[in-house]
Amino acid sequence: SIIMIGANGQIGTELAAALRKKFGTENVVTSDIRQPQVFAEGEIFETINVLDQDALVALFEKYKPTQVYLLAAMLSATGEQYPMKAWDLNMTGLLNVLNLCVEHKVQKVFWPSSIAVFGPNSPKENTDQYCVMDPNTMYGISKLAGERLIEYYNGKYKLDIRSIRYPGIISWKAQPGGGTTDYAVHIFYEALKNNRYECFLSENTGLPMLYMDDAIEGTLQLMDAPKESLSIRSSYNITGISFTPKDLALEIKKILPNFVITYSDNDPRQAIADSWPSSIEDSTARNDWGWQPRFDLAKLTQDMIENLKTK
Ligand code: VAH
Repeated sequence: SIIMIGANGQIGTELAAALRKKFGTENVVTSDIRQPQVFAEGEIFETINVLDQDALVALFEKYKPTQVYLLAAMLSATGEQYPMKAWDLNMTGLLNVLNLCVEHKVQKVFWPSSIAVFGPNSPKENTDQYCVMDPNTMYGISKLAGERLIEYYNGKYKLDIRSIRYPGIISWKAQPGGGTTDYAVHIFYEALKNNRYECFLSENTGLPMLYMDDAIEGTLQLMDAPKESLSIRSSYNITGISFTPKDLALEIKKILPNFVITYSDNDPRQAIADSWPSSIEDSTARNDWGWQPRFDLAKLTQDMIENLKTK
């Protein structure tokens, strides 16, 4: 069976659905710290705190997983409000799962990293797979430490754990929680509800972003790639499109002409966004496992508005 830990978040919600479609609902066990509002007929869910080692041991013994997806984490903005909780959840949670995966000889493991591993002295444009990485958020520090750990577990214990440095992810099915890139999701909800949005990042804050459909397809592609083709055992750079709040607002106005964006100017998330690259270089992922995004800014804007209208 496949176990996903942290299945109720923005990525987990859709990755769980994709795994159920690919492997069969009866073969996917989802878990999170709280029950989801709804889950459909036949779906298996376990309420698990990734910091509760006894519960994790019982989960692995009950389901004998062949694959494990660890999505439980605290994101950048919330992590700056509760840095010790972020460190504990992101690092102890990862170590708990890594050790159980080794013990249970789990065949394949997935763990998400982030562009948050880059910092103020990393290259700002077309940031490489390898470069100076001086993250200055607890979330970014935990993701960089996590990358070092997964490469270590791959080398020392031959654990086949694979990872992607996700940019900001845009989706409509499940809301993001506590991120810095979340403005690019909130803006669509506000535009449709009030025809206006007060953006917590400045108009020229360029960030690398990715539409969820591309993120999910890329994740499954990485997990299906032959082990021998993977030259990176820390975490792969990938990106969809880079844009600023101004670019996104202009794109939304093409569909909602009365939409108005305003900018607040003292949000703590500005400093986090300013420490991250504005664009990412992802040729290694393209060469190693065929990474190829499909959604550009126009297409994702149309898709978000169409789907949120009905939602
Ligand atoms: C965040 N959405 O904003 C996450 C992600 C690259 C951004 O790590 O913290």
